[in-house]
Amino acid sequence: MLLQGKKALIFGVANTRSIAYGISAAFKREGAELAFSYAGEAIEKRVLPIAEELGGVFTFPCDVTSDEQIAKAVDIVREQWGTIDILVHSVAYAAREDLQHRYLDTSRAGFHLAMDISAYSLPALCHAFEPLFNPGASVLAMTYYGSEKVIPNYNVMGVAKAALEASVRYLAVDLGASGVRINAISSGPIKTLAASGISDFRTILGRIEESAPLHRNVTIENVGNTAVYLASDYAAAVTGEVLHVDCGYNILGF
Ligand code: NAD
Ligand code: 0WE
Repeated sequence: MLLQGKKALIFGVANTRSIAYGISAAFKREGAELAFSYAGEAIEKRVLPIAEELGGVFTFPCDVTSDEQIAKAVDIVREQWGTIDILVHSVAYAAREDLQHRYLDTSRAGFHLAMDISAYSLPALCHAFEPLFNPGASVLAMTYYGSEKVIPNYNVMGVAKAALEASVRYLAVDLGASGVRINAISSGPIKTLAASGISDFRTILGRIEESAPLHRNVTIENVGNTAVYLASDYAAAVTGEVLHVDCGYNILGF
């Protein structure tokens, strides 16, 4: 078991289709202890049974737009565990309307919201949990190819993911001083709650089946197993990296 006895804090499980659920299930299989945050009461109801299923040690509220809630989360985790070995950031949000019109039409408020939840929350969580990281700890964030190339309608989320990926590199330098690693997984598209109601989603999935080197889409199990590697000591010399888990789609130049 690759993560035996490691304590993993998971941000971003909404339901059993969530990428964070795939990561959590793989972590549990590898012997990790899990704790889950939830963003509001609606999500709490969904997270509790999942935490139970995966043997979660505890759950705690944490809306990442609130410094106060982040600080309270740190207190809870310090009290329950003292230190942590893994932090998974699997959180993103933009106003639906900003994923429907032209990027050119993004409002200041829409830009701020997407950047706050989807990008700033990563340095915010790293800063808050820094005192709790064990040496050799590993932070993981989730990103998407829309940061590198234009994906229709991904819009302000693409800009937020570009900021998130750059953050991973800057944070790698800061956290590296205490032996802590941070990496991002760039997952291919997966039909999760955050992908529901996206009009062209089936077209995007179909295009990948057609042209990705592996001619299929990725699963949350694929992402979970990559997360196990990055969180494990096998990746002890890997930090600041964006690792594509996309059936090879990103390498295509045609
Ligand atoms: P999901 O809806 O299951 O997860 C998104 C999570 O973000 C939810 O648990 C939600 O509660 C949480 N969240 C939203 N606002 C929050 C806030 N203010 N505070 C705390 N939590 C908040 O969808 P998912 O697809 O599993 O998304 C997880 C991550 O994976 C996101 O970063 C997303 O951008 C990324 N990603 C998704 C895909 C995809 O195609 N599904 C591909 C690549 C990357
Ligand atoms: O990062 C994501 C999901 C991001 C997301 C999705 C929503 C939809 C519902 C953030 N905020 C919201 N807000 C809502 O109200 N992905 C990588 C999945 C995704 O989202 C897209 C995609 C893909 C792929 C949006 C447009 C085009 C492609």
